[in-house]
Amino acid sequence: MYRRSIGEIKMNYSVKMRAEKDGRHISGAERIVRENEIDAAVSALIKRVQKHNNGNSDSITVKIAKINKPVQVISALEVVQPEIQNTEEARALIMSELSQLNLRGEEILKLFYSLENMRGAVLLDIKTLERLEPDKLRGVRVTNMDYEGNTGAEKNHFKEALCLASKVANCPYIAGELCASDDINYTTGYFASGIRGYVRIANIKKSGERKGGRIFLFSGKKENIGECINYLENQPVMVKLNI
Ligand code: WAQ
Ligand code: MG
Repeated sequence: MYRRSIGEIKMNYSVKMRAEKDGRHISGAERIVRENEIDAAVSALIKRVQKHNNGNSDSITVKIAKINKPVQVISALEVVQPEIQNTEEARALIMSELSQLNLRGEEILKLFYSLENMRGAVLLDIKTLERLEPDKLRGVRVTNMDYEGNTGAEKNHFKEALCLASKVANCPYIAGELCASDDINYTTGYFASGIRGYVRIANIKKSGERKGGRIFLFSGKKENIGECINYLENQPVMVKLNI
């Protein structure tokens, strides 16, 4: 199950923060820390949400929970960053990445560029192109991960994405992942896989677009779906960054 696991750590706590306004989620973040780091983690996460929302949230919820199993330690995917000047080149790069893995590029790209307003990712069967998420509006959400050296104080799109992508690629039932941010001004996305690493893709979308989303390309069998989702959602993972 854990192809790149390089160790495990014990006696950890999960610290999760989410902020809401008008009953809607507006931001969230999580850490995995030692007992003596809980205070600092909570305070950094709260500062982060205050800075991000300018005091605009109705509620901030912090949950601290003991993690009752070993945290898997994995290395981050290798990062590569080809020169990409515009969205056409980004599209061509994704097509070539997908076809190198014998994946159905046209159909996957069409779905990818139609995604918006999901909190989680599409889980797509690479053979049938069937969507496997139990809740198709929400998608599958990866949680219970952190990276070494995280302070939690600021949002770092790149490090958080590399952390998530490394956990996802570590699941043996995932052939690859495509991602574009839903942040209007964040136009860099990526294609990640255990084989190709983390391929950063500038200009994956145009600035000003709210659209964004993720697709996890599922290569397992039907009977592996539950185990795959359980791993993505529940297995605690600590990622050693290489950047
Ligand atoms: N699990 C699954 N899907 C998620 C999660 C999660 N934890 N978080 C977000 N998503 C989905 C959801 O559909 C969002 O709309 C979409 O991904 C984009 O999420 O190298 O900022 O948090 O610089 O906006 C890429 C960094 C940044 C590229 C990605 O994504 C780079 C980013 P966002
Ligand atoms: Mg976002």
